[in-house]
Order: sequence, then structure tokens, then C-alpha cells
Amino acid sequence: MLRQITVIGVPMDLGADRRGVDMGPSAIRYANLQGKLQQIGFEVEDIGNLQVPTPETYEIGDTKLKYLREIVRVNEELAQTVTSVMEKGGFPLVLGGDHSIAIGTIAGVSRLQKRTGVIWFDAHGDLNTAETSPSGNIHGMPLAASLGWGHPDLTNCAGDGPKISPEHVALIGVRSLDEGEKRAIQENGIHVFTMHEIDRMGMAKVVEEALHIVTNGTDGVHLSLDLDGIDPNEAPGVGTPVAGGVTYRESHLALEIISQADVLTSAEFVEVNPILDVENKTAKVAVALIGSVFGERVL
Ligand code: B3U
Ligand code: MN
Ligand code: MN
Repeated sequence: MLRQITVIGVPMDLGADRRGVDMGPSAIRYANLQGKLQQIGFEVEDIGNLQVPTPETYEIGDTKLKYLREIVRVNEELAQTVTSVMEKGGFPLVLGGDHSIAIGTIAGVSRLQKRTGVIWFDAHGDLNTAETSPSGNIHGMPLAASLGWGHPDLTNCAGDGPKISPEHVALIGVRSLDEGEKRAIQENGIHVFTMHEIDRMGMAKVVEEALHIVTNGTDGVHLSLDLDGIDPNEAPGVGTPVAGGVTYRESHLALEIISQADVLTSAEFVEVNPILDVENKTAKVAVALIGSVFGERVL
């Protein structure tokens, strides 16, 4: 893996109803992100936060695609930032913010890396479109948008059309899907490892299979990790907690195996909500997981 990590904060909370994820990048930094990465041996450059408008200063717009224009604008800038980090030989580590920022991260990566595999760690599918979304919240749509499904302003954000292919995507930790998302998964053969598969097969096997999927015919892998994939007992500071999630230990094992495979070219950690958190616990989990995925070992 590249030795130079560039941290990009995106204090976005226009994509979700629960307020507070805009403070996620700060919370993760306060949990000693930089110290952790330096201790592992990385050179870290933190370029601060992108400018994100506060919802109070804008109209919500179409309630099926809330804050569409503003979200697209921030994602265009994020994509540009991610691309320039990679052009300089750095590893972009993006801190959210709500999960709508994956649209920009993946668009930025895919400009340089045409065939990108994606590990999507999440309680949800994030495969909604305006037509299938129960909420109109764009943080439930970023995987669909990156695959080229949904409103043209989202699918053409920072580059026309699909940025990734369904066969190169693996979801892990899923336990809450809307009807339209279930249909999209079945019709497109997307690989989803729900909690059922994790319980049955064990996390090690799940991640090995997921790695096989995302590396087969790709040039690099992006990790998009939504903290709500972890069980809410261990990561309470998330906007849409869903019971019965991945344990602390399983999540570390998963990221250690991903680290050993040495295939990641970019990563993002999203949906940390300090308002709903308990003593910054969820941000600390995020930093511990970042440690694991960047090669921290006990021995
Ligand atoms: N699937 C629901 C809920 C949701 C998606 N992502 C999060 N929550 N974090 C929706 O609104 O699309
Ligand atoms: Mn989620
Ligand atoms: Mn998500």
C-alpha cells in the first residue's frame, strides 16, 4: 500500500434526516486519527474539510431527492480532490459526513482507475433511487448512483454514467433493505453478504469471498465503510442504527484480512454522528478500524 495518506474531511449532512454527521470528521480527528496512522508508519497529510453548505441556508428542493443540487456540487469538488490526491501518488482517506459523499469519492477514484472494485460495509444497501426511496434522503442512494442508476444529476456527477459495475461490488453487514433495493440486487446479481451469511460462514470466509469478487478483473479496490454496519451497542453514534450488526471483533478481523490482501487504493469512513454518540465511542471505533485496515497488528 502507498505510504502517503491524504485525509479529506467532508462535513456533509444534507443527505440524511438526523442532524450531526457534519461533525463526524472532527470527531474522528479528535479520536487521534493522525497519531494512529503515523504510529503505524504512514506519512499523513490532512487537507482539512471541504466546504459544505448548512441546510438552513438552502431550500430542501424535491422531497424525493433532498438537497440534490448542493449534494452534487460538493461531490463534484470531492471527486476532483480525490483524483488529484491519487495523481500525486497518495491514498485518499475520506471522512464523512453522510454516505452521499461516496458518489464523489468513487467518481474521483474511477477517473484514474477505470475498473474499481468496491467493498460496501453497511447495515443498508444504499441502492435506492428517487422512485424506490422511502425517505428521499440521498445517503440511501450512493451505491445506486455510482452504478449508474437513478437521477441523471447523481449518475452523471463528476463524470458521465456508471463509475463501477455490479459484478465488482460486494456488500457486507446488510440487514435492512427496501423493496426496490431487493429487486435491484436480484435483477443485477449484486453480491450481498447479509448478517445471515456472516453468522453462517463466519466473517473470515465472507471477507475472503468478497475480496475475490472485488479483485476479479479490477485495477484496485475502494472500501466504503458506514459505521452503522457495526452493531449499535458498539457504535451507537450513527443516524440509522439497526440491531443485530457486525461485532467489534468481526469488523476488525474483516479489515485485517482486507489489509493483508493489500488491494485498497482508497477508503472512506462515514455516518459517525457525535450528537447521538456516547463519549466519542463511535469515532474511536472508526479510528481503531482505520488502524486495522492500514496494517496495525498486535504482534
Ligand atoms: N434505506 C433507507 C434508510 C437508510 C439508508 N441509509 C441509511 N439509512 N443510513 C433510506 O432512506 O434509503
Ligand atoms: Mn447505513
Ligand atoms: Mn450507508
